[in-house]
Amino acid sequence: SSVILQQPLIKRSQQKRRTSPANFKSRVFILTHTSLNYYEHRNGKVRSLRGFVEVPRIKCVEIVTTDVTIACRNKYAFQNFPSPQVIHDNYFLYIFAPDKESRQQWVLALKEVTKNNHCLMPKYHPNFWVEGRWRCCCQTEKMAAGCTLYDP
Ligand code: 4IP
Ligand code: ZN
Repeated sequence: SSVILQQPLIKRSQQKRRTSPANFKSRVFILTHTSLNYYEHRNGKVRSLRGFVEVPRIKCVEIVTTDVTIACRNKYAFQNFPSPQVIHDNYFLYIFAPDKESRQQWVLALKEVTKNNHCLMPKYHPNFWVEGRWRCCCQTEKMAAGCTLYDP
């Protein structure tokens, strides 16, 4: 499948396990019509696949609108911008673009490839899950229904 977009971006760990660290990693993201893959960059050249999301499983792609200061801002100068938000399965993959233009490109490209997905969510949370509640609607259940209409 041909490459639609490719760029190094920063991602937050998806915290698949209760004991997972909440850390941030720079990864080369590659979007094709079938999947969103992320790779580790080594020596500017060698890449190893660290993770992927199959396009048909993506439920929502939106920017995060937030006033929350991201913990890694000192390490990565650009990533305190709001990020595209990719919700798939029950994990939240938060990706941080270096600037608004890049974020817009990714969100539009991801919306385009996912627009016919059967699993799209009617509503989503536009802000982060912080300290046990959704910053947008204050709901305290992580899987609580979204509070904002999703426009695919
Ligand atoms: C890892 O932390 C990395 O952040 C992983 O990201 C992440 O996997 C892991 O989260 C997290 O535990 P350490 O490198 O300190 O072990 P990457 O795969 O980009 O290296 P995700 O799932 O976010 O890809 P868990 O929740 O999968 O364990
Ligand atoms: Zn909400």
